[in-house]
Amino acid sequence: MVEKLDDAARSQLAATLPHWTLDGEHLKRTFRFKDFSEAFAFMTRVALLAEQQDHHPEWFNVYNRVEIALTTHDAGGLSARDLKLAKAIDALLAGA
Ligand code: H2B
Repeated sequence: MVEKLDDAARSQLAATLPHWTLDGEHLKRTFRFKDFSEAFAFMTRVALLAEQQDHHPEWFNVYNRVEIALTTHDAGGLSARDLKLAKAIDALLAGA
């Protein structure tokens, strides 16, 4: 059983994941790309990460914009799994 993050871990999120916003039990980030093709290529890479981690995003795409919201359904809120996936998603873009 995966545990929800405690208050101490939540309070460190802004420092460890500065591009992400805490919204209730979701960790959110919006990405913008040159066009749909670039956005969908990114989504494909995130999908592969999600399968590797067995942890899947809630997301929304319009043309070049991808909105990602991470939460852990099995925990009923944010867990370390969300932080791990958020960091891996950030790493996809590092150096891009
Ligand atoms: N993704 C997310 N975001 N939360 C979960 O609790 C979750 C998941 N659970 N992906 C996984 C799959 C679970 O359903 C499977 C059976 O491991």
